[in-house]
Amino acid sequence: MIKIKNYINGELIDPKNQHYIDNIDPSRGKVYSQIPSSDKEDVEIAVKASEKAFETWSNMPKEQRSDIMLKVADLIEERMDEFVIAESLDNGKPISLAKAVDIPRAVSNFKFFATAILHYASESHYMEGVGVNYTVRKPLGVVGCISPWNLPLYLFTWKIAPALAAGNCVVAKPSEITPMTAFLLSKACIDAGMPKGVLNIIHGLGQNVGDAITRHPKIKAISFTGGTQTGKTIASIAAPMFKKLSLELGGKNPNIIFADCDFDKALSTTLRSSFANQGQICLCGSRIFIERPIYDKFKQAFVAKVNKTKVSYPTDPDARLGAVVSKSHMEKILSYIDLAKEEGGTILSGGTQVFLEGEYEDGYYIRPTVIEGLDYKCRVNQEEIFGPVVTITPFDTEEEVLMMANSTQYGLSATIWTENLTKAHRVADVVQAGIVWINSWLVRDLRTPFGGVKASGVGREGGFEALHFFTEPKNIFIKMGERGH
Ligand code: TXE
Repeated sequence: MIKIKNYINGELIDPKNQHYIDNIDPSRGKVYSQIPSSDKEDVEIAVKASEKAFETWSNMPKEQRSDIMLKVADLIEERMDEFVIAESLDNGKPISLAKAVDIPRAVSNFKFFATAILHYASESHYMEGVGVNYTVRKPLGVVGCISPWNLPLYLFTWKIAPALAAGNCVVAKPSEITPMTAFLLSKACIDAGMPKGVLNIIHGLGQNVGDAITRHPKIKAISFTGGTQTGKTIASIAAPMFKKLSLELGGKNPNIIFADCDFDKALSTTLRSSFANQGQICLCGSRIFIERPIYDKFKQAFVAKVNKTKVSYPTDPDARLGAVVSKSHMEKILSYIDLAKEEGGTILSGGTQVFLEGEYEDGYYIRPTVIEGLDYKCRVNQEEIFGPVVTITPFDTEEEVLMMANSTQYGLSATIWTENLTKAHRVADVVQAGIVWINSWLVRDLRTPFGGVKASGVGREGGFEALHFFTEPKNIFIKMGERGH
């Protein structure tokens, strides 16, 4: 059985306490590897290694840092199949998705920030006849990156790459539920010649490793993606220590479909925005609002498509949905389906676990589920389910749909479908979200600010926003001499 190792000070090593935990393949419901159950002792060693490496890494010409990061990207690309298989096995997602989205995006993250740093410039503010301000941006030192299980390598590298490019050293923790591609990344970093201690990857539980990273006084910033509750815990520890914090948390995103939309495009994209990655993407549109004149037509066409969507084991080339990530997560999702019935909802499609045969009989599969008839204020419409479950709700006016769309504690993303340009801009302007897609979904430009408002988080990732986060500005003013002197 594969035994994953920590990557500390350039080496693959066991946790100090020698404790391991089981790693489960969700498509079969079986243990298939072991991961270190590290603790604060391992974090301590990693922080010391990082501090030592910082001097060299932060002073290295950025072109050289960039070259090493590009080498890492090249190695992931060369080992694409190995990464794709590992991601799909660890997470339960269809192999086609890991191949089309997850791993290529991890490569892009490294390439993007390795080259972005070459174009990153600081500001200067001239004061006529008085002097000049110039602002230098320096790396913070040792920073912590903590990531979740839904897009494992994609989100892990989304944090690590800008942190490293900006000249920081990193102590990082992938989710204990999906550690495998982070382990493969450690090997790629070693082979790419990443200097030892620059990146450290420590595996283990959130309450041990994540907590130790959050509390460590030498770690200057925490970049976290995960549940809102965990984000609150991290903020309560890190904020009083005056650490910089970037929190990308949950969502309950509205998908607003007006009667004047391009019906076919709205329909096919809504299928994806509802159920891609088994609905386990923070940007999935889990509340679908449909304008009354097309409500019945859309409902029928949508349910017909959902009924035809194949749930299967990840290596099945026809699988549109694979397994959800864990048994406990499957139980959580199913409990929300039960709650929907109690709250008066009608299940139009799905609503049950799927039992595959043979080696996959113990896997965690759920049919894509569509529910109607729920009040916008009920728990199913307010709480993040993070699974293949959507609700559909009719609306009559723009005011009404905005009131419902903005009624949750979250504000990550929103999708708007209309062919009326003025209406599209008007609604986008007031919908409470950090990211809005009009007549599209999940089109990503890595330069744009990424993050949410309200309980969906604090701060923005992406582009120069991420490089700003991972650097500290220092403004220096120099007075001009009097003219003629
Ligand atoms: O996430 P956690 P969980 C949502 C989704 C899901 C819920 C809970 O609704 O059902 O969160 O998922 C680490 N200190 N999202 O419990 O626990 C943990 O080890 C420091 C939305 O799996 O937040 C992992 O590496 N770290 C989301 C990471 O935090 C801690 C993606 C995320 O895990 C910690 C995932 C602690 N005390 C879940 N406790 C999104 N927005 O994309 C845990 N961790």
